[in-house]
Amino acid sequence: MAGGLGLALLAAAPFAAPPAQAQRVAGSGEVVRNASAAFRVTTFAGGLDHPWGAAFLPDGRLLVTERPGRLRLVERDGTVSPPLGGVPAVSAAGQGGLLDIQIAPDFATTREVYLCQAVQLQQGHATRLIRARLAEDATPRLDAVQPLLDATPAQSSGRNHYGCRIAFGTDGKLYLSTGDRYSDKMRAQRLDDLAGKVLRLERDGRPAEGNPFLGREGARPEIFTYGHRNPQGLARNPWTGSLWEAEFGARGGDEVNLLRPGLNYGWPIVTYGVDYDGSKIGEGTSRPDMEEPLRHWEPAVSPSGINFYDGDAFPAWKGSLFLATLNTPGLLRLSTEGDRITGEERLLWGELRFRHVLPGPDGLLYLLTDETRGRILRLEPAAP
Ligand SMILES: [Ca+2]
Repeated sequence: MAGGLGLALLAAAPFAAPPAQAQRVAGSGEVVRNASAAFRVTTFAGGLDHPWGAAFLPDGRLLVTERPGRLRLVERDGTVSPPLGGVPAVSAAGQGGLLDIQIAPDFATTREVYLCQAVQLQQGHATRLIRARLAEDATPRLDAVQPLLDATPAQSSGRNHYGCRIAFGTDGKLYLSTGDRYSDKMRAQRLDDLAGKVLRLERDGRPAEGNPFLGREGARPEIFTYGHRNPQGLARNPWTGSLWEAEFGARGGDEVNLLRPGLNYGWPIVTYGVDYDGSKIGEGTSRPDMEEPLRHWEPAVSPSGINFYDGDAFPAWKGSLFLATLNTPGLLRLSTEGDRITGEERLLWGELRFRHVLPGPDGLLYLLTDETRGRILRLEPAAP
């Protein structure tokens, strides 16, 4: 009897209704319906080991980094190139490796790209910014590779919290986020230290003209904002021109911040999170001389890459800030008005760890999965 019943269930299984709980997104074209939009999830590209940063070229191809130290070009049909030559050595351990990439605003004429990575120096490890040229006279490769800046002091303990996102402002300056490097939280508060900061630089790596701490004794002139823990999200709001940042808290206390020059964003003196062992960090949640986040999350969502959506394929998403989240894995959509957050929607929640999210020139949304066999998923509009 029991055996017969088992066989019947087995036979019926392929036609059974899906379980009520969230199913793993396969990326095979399945349609997902949310309150704001219905979309199809397809796999655009695969075979990527922990893809971390990505930037579209003017012709629609995509440059993508892999954390272990490789850079690849993805064709418009999703074909992934072999690793490009000329990529400098990285320190690929812990959270370190080859991390973000951005193309210069004038890439079409200069072919300049900017990369952020973890590097081993004599005294330890640090976040490093690099400039290079994408050469395509023969096989695509990087040449004229030039280290521009190391977020010193280097630190010998630990390989975590490098930050490492790059964004260009409407002012043409380059903004770089750096993490606090984990072991000594107070690095984020020290103005003679480049850890736990957002830096504002000229395109050759020098401190940018007009920086808030230029000429102040004991302060690094590259600093734009400070008091950040591990900022892996940095994006320019295309409508207001302001710069938005996302950072991981400890246990809870993940933040989205609106960056203004010279301000202190609080870590580790004020935070809405607690330490991993449950103990209190710093003085509390706020202080008048420190900036409040625009939004914070408890429990943690672990936001990594962020970008504003300015495409036309999803009219309901225009003006939204998307955050790729690791834990809870998924995608957050924050609707915005000017420099305010007006709502939040959770997409693909509990499904996959996403390292980064960016809109394509086609208006579709591209997601980098944080996996050894990592992929680039694409969200395409579906009939509601
Ligand atoms: Ca803060």
